[in-house]
Amino acid sequence: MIFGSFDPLKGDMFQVLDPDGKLVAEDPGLDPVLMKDLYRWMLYGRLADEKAVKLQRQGRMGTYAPGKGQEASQVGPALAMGDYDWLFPSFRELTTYMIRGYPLEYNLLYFMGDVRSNQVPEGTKSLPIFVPVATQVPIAAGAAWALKKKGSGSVVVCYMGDGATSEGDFHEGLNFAGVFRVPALFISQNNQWAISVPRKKQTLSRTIAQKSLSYGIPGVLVDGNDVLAMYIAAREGIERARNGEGPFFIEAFTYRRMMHTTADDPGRYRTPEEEAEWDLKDPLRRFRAYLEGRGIWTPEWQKQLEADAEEMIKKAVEKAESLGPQEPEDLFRHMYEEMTPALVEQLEYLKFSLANREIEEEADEIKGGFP
Ligand SMILES: Cc1ncc(C[n+]2csc(CCOP(=O)(O)OP(=O)(O)O)c2C)c(N)n1
Ligand SMILES: [Mg+2]
Repeated sequence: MIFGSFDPLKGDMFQVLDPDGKLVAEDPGLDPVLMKDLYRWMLYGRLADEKAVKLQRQGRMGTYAPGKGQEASQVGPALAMGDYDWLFPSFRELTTYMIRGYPLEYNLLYFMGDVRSNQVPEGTKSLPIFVPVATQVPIAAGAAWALKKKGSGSVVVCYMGDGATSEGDFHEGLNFAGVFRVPALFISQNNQWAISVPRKKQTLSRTIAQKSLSYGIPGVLVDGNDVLAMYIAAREGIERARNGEGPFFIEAFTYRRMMHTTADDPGRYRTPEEEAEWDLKDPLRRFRAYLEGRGIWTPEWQKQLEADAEEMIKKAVEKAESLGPQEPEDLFRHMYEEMTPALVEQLEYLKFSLANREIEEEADEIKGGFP
């Protein structure tokens, strides 16, 4: 039991595996089938993420927010969720969306700037990507409250970054979640950076996990690069919430291995030494070493997984790229059942601009380069 054993005010951190993949806590005794799934999804996520960065570099995607290094914080909780639990994501949880049934092609489409990516397939209990930082937190708290009132037995799992915990929405959302004792697990992936602002400059709180205590919500600091620790902590938080014991909070201590988005250059604000230090704590390498020691991981299995991932990713890219152009109306259609006058006006303006853009481009060509 994690609850009550790790004091976030003291910086106690729950960990099962050390960076070399050695057990530093009691063996959790998980089913090898589950452990294989934990590894498989981390690898799929890593490879899909790498492909998305390549697509952006090839000009086939607008911009992308890579999740490399954060796979354990995403896969552990996703596999601890039940079929009827709801995911409220942020914008860097590619691996979690894949596990929860939000198709990879939609994720790719999102970053290709296609509004159709926001269609959540029928029956999938996941919200689309939230880019405005922390706005998902009060909505998740409200949704969890509604699920509680309905007596549904479902739990909400809501992700956010470290920077998100400096936003008003975070505090309002957590306050209501605490007051109404909603069935929710909040996970802050502390990847040490909010764009170029380091964690230490964002808040004077010793840990992010301790912020939840102000709202009467138990918080635990977990090694976010340790998939076993993340799975067990999330499972406990979800079980507590499902049993009516109220919300739970996890700070997943991890690292953003890549740039904030493909439009960013971290070389301007952090050192290669820092990056190399976190490379040694990589979640995939650590879990693979553990599984190898247990005789579960083999080079043949790795090859098979890589081949399966390649096939899956290839299909998703083909689907995303074969959809054809989107209609400008799609940008305006789905916010309200009936468009507001302001939206109607904006749509008219967009259509007018698009119609005239071709004329303007032709005029520019005729001018032959004169400004
Ligand atoms: C309300 C709001 N303010 C500013 C931004 C611009 N912005 C996008 S991501 C980001 C930093 C978020 O940091 P963090 O919460 O740590 O998440 P991470 O990007 O590290 O996953 C900012 C400031 C935004 N999207 N929304
Ligand atoms: Mg961050």
